[in-house]
Amino acid sequence: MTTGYVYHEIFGWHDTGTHAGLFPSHPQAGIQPLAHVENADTKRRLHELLVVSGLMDHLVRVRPRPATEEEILRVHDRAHLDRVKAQSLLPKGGDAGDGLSPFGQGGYEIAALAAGGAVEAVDAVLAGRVDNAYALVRPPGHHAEPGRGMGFCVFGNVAIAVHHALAVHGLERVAVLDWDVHHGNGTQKAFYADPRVLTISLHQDDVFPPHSGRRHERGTGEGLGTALNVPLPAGSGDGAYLYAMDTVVTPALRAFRPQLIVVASGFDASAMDPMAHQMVTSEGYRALTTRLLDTAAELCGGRVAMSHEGGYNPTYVPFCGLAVMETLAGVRTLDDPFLPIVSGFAGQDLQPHQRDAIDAAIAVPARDRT
Ligand code: 9RB
Ligand code: ZN
Repeated sequence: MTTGYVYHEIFGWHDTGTHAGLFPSHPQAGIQPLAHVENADTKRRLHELLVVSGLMDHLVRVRPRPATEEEILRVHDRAHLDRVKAQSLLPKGGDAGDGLSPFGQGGYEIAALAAGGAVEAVDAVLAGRVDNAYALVRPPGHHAEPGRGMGFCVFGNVAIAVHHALAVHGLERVAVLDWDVHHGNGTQKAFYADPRVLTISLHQDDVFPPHSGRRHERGTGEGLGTALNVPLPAGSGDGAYLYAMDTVVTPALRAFRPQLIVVASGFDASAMDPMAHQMVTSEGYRALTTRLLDTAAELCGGRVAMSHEGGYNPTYVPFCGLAVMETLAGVRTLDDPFLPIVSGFAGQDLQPHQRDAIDAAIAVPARDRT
């Protein structure tokens, strides 16, 4: 397998500032400054593990380039683009729209490079230069909505890349699988009425955005049935994720027959993540990737492009990302030293209430499909 890999050191320079994780520091309120939870560490350490493990020697580097205004405007409105651009000129930068998505001076150029990185990953796959690809980009993108950034996301990297596949490569059907632990609301919104794009989101039920990603959100108009949400109970591990893959995701992909599958790949459903409460192991991510590649081989010549989203444990994210990229490339390198611990956590197997939640996602009654 030839696997493309997009990365640029400047992704680590996207400056989310000093926060107490999520909140701006506020000494009088007892909020002591620390790093913002969406800082460079997890992604930079993943990149470095790819090098140190030797996997990088098996990957084909794909250079990111900035997304053009035309590409960004396929997803976002002019007001959002201009606001980010204007605030990016300020010495202290600004916020992409919801007060939770800070960026530093020059943040526009880095966010455009992240979106363009996802575009280049899709391009490399569709042009046949590689079999599949992974774009390790920052800032993330799946929460960004047409009119504003959200949840650490500035531009919708995956949505912009999917639009590129439709507009430039002339694809008629593209599927997005979002396995970040949070709902992929931005990507869903970009294609909610669009029958050409199936968006599937596996996420912990009601974490972020609040009240988003419910089972009855199924698309609208021509796009009715082309949004699919699988909210999973807190505590879901490898068993639940693989059951969801086998009973919901794979059948939905088979029914839709995509010509390309794009993955919004967050690792915040891992057993070690500080921002959510799922229990997926690196072997879980490896197995999800294996299943997805098998389905892609059956449906679309194996064409899969992934773009990085969340994941906040700096010691564990690298091993999850390594497992995914090893699987894309068909190579094994280092073992995950955490695996004996996390795979031994009680409840990794599918639990009855998790099965019920996943089965309910399949069986959304027709009357709720609006
Ligand atoms: C705050 C709120 C959050 C919580 C989680 C994320 C995760 C993003 C991600 C982003 C923002 C709310 C601080 C709501 O990893 N996506 O993949 N913010 N949560 N209200 N307030 C005050
Ligand atoms: Zn997330």
